Amino acid sequence: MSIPQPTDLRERHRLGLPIVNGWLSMPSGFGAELAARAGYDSLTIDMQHGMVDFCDVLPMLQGTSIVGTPTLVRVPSAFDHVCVEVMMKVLDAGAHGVIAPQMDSPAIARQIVDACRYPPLGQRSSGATRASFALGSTQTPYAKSANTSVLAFGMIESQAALDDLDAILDTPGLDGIYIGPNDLSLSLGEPAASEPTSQRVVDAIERIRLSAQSRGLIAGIFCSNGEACAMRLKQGFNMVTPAHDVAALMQGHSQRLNAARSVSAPISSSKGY
Ligand code: 3PY
Ligand code: MG
Repeated sequence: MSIPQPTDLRERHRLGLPIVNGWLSMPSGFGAELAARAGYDSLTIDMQHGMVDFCDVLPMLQGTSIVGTPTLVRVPSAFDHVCVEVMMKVLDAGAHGVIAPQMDSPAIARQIVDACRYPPLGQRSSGATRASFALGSTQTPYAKSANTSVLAFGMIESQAALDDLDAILDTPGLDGIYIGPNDLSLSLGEPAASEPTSQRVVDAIERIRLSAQSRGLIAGIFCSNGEACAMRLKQGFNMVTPAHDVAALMQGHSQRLNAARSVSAPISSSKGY
């Protein structure tokens, strides 16, 4: 008999339970619901590299809500500009948290946290249109619980972030980091790779994980498949992503096609010509 496990990500982290986080790059509410039904511990809707805009995010959050899977949104910000307005909007739509790419400085980390917390902890604006009933309850109205429930993640994926790692990770209110191994590899002068083999990148990844976890932060990393996720969990990561839905779909199509075409004999005509 399986033991019920908490769906709240902070609670899972507190209990030392792994978080397997699906990645949604396709703009589909139904697709998001199907991924949730597959049983991921959490999902992330990708507005940075996914084919997803805010108008797609809302039905996707509705799709995952049906199942009750905590859902984060990776916002499309880059470099020194953080999409504060997009973060606040997806949180109002019912996201459980955000992942901001390229958290390259303490100032960016502060902006991420500010967008996720109502005053006095941050600068989030009041008006949680959907989140108030999708994530609130009669016992605990959303605005009351949001400052402790919303998750603020930033991605560590550059040499600049490595240079300022301690100051970035010391940002009060930050819940976790996500490593982007592809961008990190590029930034360190190596070819982009989800499973880097260059020793410099391997060492950087381990340094980031240990530095984050020594502060109690959730340490997450994007991976290329389920086996790589298992390896990262064994290494000690708290949160892993077995690539995105596009890869899963392409793989499924290829398997079916290859199976269907595995018989090479010509089809004989029943009419004999
Ligand atoms: C990276 O590998 O750089 C990522 O951002 C993964 O999504
Ligand atoms: Mg990246």
